[in-house]
Amino acid sequence: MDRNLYEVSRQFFLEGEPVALVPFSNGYINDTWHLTCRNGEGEAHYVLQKVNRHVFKNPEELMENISRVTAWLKRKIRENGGDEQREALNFIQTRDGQYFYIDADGECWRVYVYIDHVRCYDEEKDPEIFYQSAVAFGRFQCLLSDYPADTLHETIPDFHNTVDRFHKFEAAVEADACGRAAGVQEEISFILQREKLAHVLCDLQAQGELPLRVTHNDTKLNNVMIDDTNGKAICVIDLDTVMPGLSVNDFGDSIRFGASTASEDERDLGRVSCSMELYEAYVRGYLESCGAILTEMELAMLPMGAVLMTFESGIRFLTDYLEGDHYFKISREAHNLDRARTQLKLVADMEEKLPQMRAIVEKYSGRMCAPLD
Ligand code: GN1
Ligand code: MG
Repeated sequence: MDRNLYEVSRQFFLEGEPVALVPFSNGYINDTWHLTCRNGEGEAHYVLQKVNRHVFKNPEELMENISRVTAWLKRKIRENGGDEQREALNFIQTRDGQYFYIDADGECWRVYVYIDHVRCYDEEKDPEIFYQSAVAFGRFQCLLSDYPADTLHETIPDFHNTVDRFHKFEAAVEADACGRAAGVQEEISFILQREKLAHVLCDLQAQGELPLRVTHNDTKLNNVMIDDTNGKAICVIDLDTVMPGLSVNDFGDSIRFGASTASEDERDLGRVSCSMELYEAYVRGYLESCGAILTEMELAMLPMGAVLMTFESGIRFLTDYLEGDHYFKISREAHNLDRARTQLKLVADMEEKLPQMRAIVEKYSGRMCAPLD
């Protein structure tokens, strides 16, 4: 076992001696390991994570958000007769009574209890699994609907401020730091032509038409744990970006990732589209679990949230490609460009399917959805 990782693990109150660490998860930001500890009677399992300090500048605030929100969720889960050990994340304290440890190099570490007999799905295109993820994110939204959103820290300022993302993209095109802009003119024009789109939700939020809620902000299918034994969603993970935000963005981020017929970095764009079958499965699960707390305007803007979050992701991936891939981890050349292309392909496809997407929300909510313009 790597000595540094061993030393880091020993800073936390673990049941037993750390004996094995295996890297897992395919997140683009943090590094994650499955940590096994041996004690007299058997083994205890944990998840060890190194938090990306370039992305999350303030670990104190980050972990304060997470511990407040998980404490709130656990109380509600308990009150509803659930199992807080499995349905919420259980973070382990350090010997100093903190939920994170900063090592000599300034790296930030944390540990939570590994949940047995669950799995996260990445590439699965099964409507039932996607439906389950919708139930989990809807439940998460519902349990936090009376949490005072403005008391949480903004762990990444302007995270889903699409207008700000758009301006940063324009600046990246202008600077063209790596000389890559000439090769992606088509993608750049696609984005620039849609400046108006970037404003839709930001404007509604500024006008007070959409409520600020506690949102997850990274609602990918692989951020839900599904029980292996009964196929039910158990717990929402990756709480780093839990902060004040818009429910429609959470809905939209799930759709852009999970309702796509291909993976986020698929090179064959012919395989990329937004599946209406998967979309419908998600709408059904989401509205079953949190439809009752959403306002008329939120319901009306759900399909737009899908277009916008996909557009924003396309902007972010292309910005990172133009700036030299310093934000998202990559594992091949032009990886961020491939990711950007799938997102833009999805935006074009969703723009055509908006009437269907609205009709599906109307079917499950019984209320009308707003048109694009
Ligand atoms: C990042 O690391 P991961 O995969 O959980 C990113 C999300 C993006 C996503 C794209 C903090 O999430 O916003 O949507 O990649 N997280 C952050 O797959 O930027
Ligand atoms: Mg994440």
